[in-house]
Formats: sequence, structure tokens, C-alpha cells
Amino acid sequence: MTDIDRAAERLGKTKNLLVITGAGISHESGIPTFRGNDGLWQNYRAEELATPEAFERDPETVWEWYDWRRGIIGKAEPNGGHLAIKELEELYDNFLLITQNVDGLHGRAGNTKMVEIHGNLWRVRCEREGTTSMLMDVPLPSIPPRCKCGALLRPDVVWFGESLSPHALGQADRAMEACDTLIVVGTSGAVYPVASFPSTVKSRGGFVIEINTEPTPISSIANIALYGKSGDILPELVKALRSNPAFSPS
Ligand code: BJW
Repeated sequence: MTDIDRAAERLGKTKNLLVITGAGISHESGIPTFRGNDGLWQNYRAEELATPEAFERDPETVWEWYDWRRGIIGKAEPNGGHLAIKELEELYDNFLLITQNVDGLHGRAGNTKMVEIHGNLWRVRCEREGTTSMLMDVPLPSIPPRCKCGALLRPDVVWFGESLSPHALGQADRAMEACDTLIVVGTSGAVYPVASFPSTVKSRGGFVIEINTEPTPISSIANIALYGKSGDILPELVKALRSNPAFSPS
């Protein structure tokens, strides 16, 4: 029996599925990851761009970085990995996707039972009023963009040192408590609190399946680690699940 078959067998018995994704799932859509050889932070230092201090110091540079990324993401399409996760949402009544990605590709693939736990880079927030709105222009007509009230707009994302939304954390906690299986895809497991979610699920009795091109700190606690591109492995896994005679979609 292959590891994919073993994973499909587990999914066949699963009643409540949690999926967590990171930048790796969007890599095959042409979006750079953060860490690794061609990661975004080979060229930029995180502390210079993804912190509130950096934005306070130099909003123009931070917005130029986001404008560049919005240009890449605006042209990208969901890949086979995103579409397979959308299929999983259809197959399970009890399903939640937690994505660390701010690119919006899971939503474009059709997922609705989803928490964008680090925000969304198409949404902006007024620094003075705290109100949010969508800003889809690519490239931005002026940098840094401003609210009608005159204050700076910022990307509605979670930077280092900022708290994640208590509502999103509550949803994540309930899903970690309820799920019997977690599939964790394309994350280096370097950024907290999400990096701790797989071990939380495991300690609460859940089964952890990791999908990544390479081993990560999550691999040591995963029950099954599937190494390869998520755009190949996830569709294969869904196919194996669908052909499992013991599986009846809920
Ligand atoms: C493929 C693939 C393919 C490639 N198929 N796989 C506990 C201990 C230590 C520190 C902390 C802690 N708790 C909190 C902290 C501080 C900090 C933190 O985690 N620091 C670490 C660096 C140590 N965390 C925070 O500040 C968080 N806030 C918080 O916890 O508030 C309370 C608090 C604050 C301070 C102290 C204590 C408590 C906020 C974190 C916000 C992260 N924000 C970013 C930017 C978002 C906006 C934007 O995108 O511009 O989120 S950083 C960046 O990293 C982004 C990502 O969502 C996140 C995770 O990255 P991800 O997705 O894992 O990407 P990569 O590139 O790292 O990995 C890609 C993976 O894909 C690799 O493994 C590849 O192999 C794989 N791959 N192709 C499958 N085809």
C-alpha cells in the first residue's frame, strides 16, 4: 500500500476534516513562497517589510512591495491543489480550511468554509478609522494609497508582532478540537501561532497528513508525510479517496 493509499484510507474514515495551507500551495500558480531558495525573503528582509514598524517608517516601500506582489497574484490562477481542496470541501459536511495565504486563490477556487488567518492583500484598512474595503487596482494609481478621510490605507494582513483576529483564532481552535484529520499543505511551519496547530491537533488525538516538497518541523509529528508538489499530490489523493469503496461522501 502506498502512502497516498494510506492517507486516502484515513480520509475515507474521516468525519471532520481540517486543512491548513501555506505559501507552497500557490507556488505552482507562479506565486513566490517566503522562505527557501526562490522565496520572497531571499531578496527582502521580513523585518523591513512585514512589520507595523516598517510601515510606520516607510509606507511607500512597503506598498511598493505589495503592489509588486499584487501584480503577480492578479495574473495567477488557482492550480490543481486549490481545486482539489475545493473538492474536499464538497465531500465533507464538516470541513474547514485555514489558510495563511493572503492571495485569495482559495476563494477564487470556490472554497467558502475558510479562514484567511493572516488576512487578504486585496483588502485595505484605514489607519485612522479602522474600516476595511477591497482595493483591486493593479498597479495602484498612487502609492501609498489613502482613505477618503486622508489617512493612510494599509494592507489588511497580519504582520509580525501583530495579533491574529480573536474570531479567526476561535474558529481555528474549535476546528482543531473537532477534527479527526488534519491535512497540512505547503507551509514551512516556521511562523506561529499556525506552526503549532499540527501538534495541537495531534495532542488532541487527531491524525496529521503533511504535504510538502521537503521535510519540515511538522514532518516529525505527521502520521503520514507525502513529499511532492501539492498540485500533483492533492488531486491524486482526492482521486484515491473517491475510489475508496468504504468512503461515502457526507
Ligand atoms: C511546497 C511547494 C509545492 C514550496 N507544494 N509545498 C512562538 C515562538 C516564537 C515566535 C513567536 C511565537 N509566537 C509568535 C511569535 C512571533 C511571530 C513568529 O512566528 N515568529 C517566527 C518567525 C519565529 N509571530 C507573530 O508575530 C504572529 N503574531 C502573533 O503571534 O501575535 C502574538 C505574539 C506576537 C509576538 C510574540 C508573541 C506573540 C503574526 C505572524 C504573521 C505572519 N505574517 C506573514 C506575512 C503576511 C502578510 C503578507 O503575506 O504580506 O505571513 S509572514 C509569512 O509567513 C506569511 C505567511 O503566511 C507565513 C508562513 O509562511 P509559509 O506559508 O509557511 O511559507 P514559507 O515560504 O515559509 O514555506 C513554504 C513551504 O511550501 C515550504 O515548506 C516549501 O517546501 C513548500 N513548498 N512549493 C508543496 N509546490
